[in-house]
Amino acid sequence: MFIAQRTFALAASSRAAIGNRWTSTASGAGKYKVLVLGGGSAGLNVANQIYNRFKAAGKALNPGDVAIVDPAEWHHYQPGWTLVGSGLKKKQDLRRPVDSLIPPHITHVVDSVKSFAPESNSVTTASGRTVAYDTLVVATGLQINFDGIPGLAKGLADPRSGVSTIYSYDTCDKVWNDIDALRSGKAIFTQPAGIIKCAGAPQKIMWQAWDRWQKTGRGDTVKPEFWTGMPSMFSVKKYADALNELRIQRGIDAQFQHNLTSIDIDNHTATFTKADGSTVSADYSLLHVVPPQGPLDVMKGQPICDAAGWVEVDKETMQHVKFSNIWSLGDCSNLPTSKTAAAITSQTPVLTENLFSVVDTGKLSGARYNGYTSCPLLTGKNELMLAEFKYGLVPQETFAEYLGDQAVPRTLFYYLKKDLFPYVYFKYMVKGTWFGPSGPLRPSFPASLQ
Ligand code: FAD
Ligand code: UQ1
Repeated sequence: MFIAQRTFALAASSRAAIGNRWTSTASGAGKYKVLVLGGGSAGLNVANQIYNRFKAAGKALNPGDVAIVDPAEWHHYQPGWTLVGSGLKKKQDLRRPVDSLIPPHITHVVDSVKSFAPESNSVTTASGRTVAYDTLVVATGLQINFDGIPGLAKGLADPRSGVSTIYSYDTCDKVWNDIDALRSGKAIFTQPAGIIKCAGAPQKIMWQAWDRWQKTGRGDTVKPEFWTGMPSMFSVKKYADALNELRIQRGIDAQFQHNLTSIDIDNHTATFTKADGSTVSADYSLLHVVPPQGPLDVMKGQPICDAAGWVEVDKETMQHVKFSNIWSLGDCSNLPTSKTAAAITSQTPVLTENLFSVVDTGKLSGARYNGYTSCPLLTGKNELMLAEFKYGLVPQETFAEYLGDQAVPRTLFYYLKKDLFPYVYFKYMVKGTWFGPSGPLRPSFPASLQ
């Protein structure tokens, strides 16, 4: 299959060097050897790992050979927004200026990509630049569709609406304000149907709120409920069953396949659409909303994307299915796994190894991504269920051998999520030196399988 792909790419992409090995040595003047789009969790991690990989092979790239295109001023540790919503962290402590995270040997292009011309190995940007590359890595993330639910924007803007979400920097502290202030009434936590990043986060914040209300004597007056567009508590049966048991034990009602479709802010009413298309409304005192999510508007209809707008890559190598000098990972890709930073820790070394091998030898290496992803499910203060799984929704638990079944919430995991992960993220992951379940040790890969 790979040979067919490469033949196509060589035909389609005339500037791609023979076997995709680089022919030119010059970077600069709007041309880079490796152009990374997006300086988020995936973009920073992969740009650094690529630079480091060439250096380790004695083929160090020059300063300016690698560039990151990103228009944002701030880089956010998004997994921390759940901690902000739980009253455990200050949101200002979880962000850094993007520029401060890009090392001097990597060029920062402050602009946003607008269109792709894979046949001529270039992209155009919002400011009208054409930027050329030998190799392209796309890591532009996904889009949170706040406009997808009528009433949501108005509710988020109104400090007294009771409506909040952990899914943005601007609103994650409102979540804690609302949870802490609520004395009685119904608190509805929603999860949309379809793909979202960190699919466990909608219920993590509910468990944290539940714990807070229990511990402050509000267990009898505040009634939390989980309304989800999905058919179960979680995609992996093992964790779904454990979470459902916890929900029943804790007396929390749930509505499955109920997708939030509008909010009437003035009357404190949320309307949900059921699988059969009928609607049902519910009153709330507090409404925590997870907006629907999808590909960035700019990616829709681009030649490197599938019909929905996800970048179309091989699920094991992360090489583009049509253009062999294009790669993608993280939330913008069509990798059929749950979209998390944890997943990126396993995707990046595999992508890097294959990219390096293709440039160096014209062939893929033996490195393959098995779909590893993880969702640290906070189930209350001091407890966390560390869901870890791979393609096929099969559990792949890092600590089970030493600590036992990870469907059991544990205090150690809580501290991994609250303290260790934010620390290693800024100290190592954004610098390309953190490998998720392998910690700081870069996994070793078999040589080329071909
Ligand atoms: P992002 O980090 O979102 O980065 C995308 C980058 O692309 C941004 O910097 C953006 O400015 C840039 N960009 C956008 N458009 C363009 C353009 N046109 N041109 C150039 N650049 C562009 N993951 C976990 O592992 N564990 C968790 O517990 C967890 N909890 C989460 C809780 C919440 C509330 C949220 C929101 C996320 C959570 N995640 C968690 C998910 C994790 O944060 C994401 O999966 C991860 O950050 C995705 O990385 P990315 O680089 O693909 O996208
Ligand atoms: C991880 O590496 C990571 O990044 C720092 C997370 O935070 C975003 C995680 O949530 C998880 C689960 C991992 C994976 C690491 C281990 C040790 C299982």
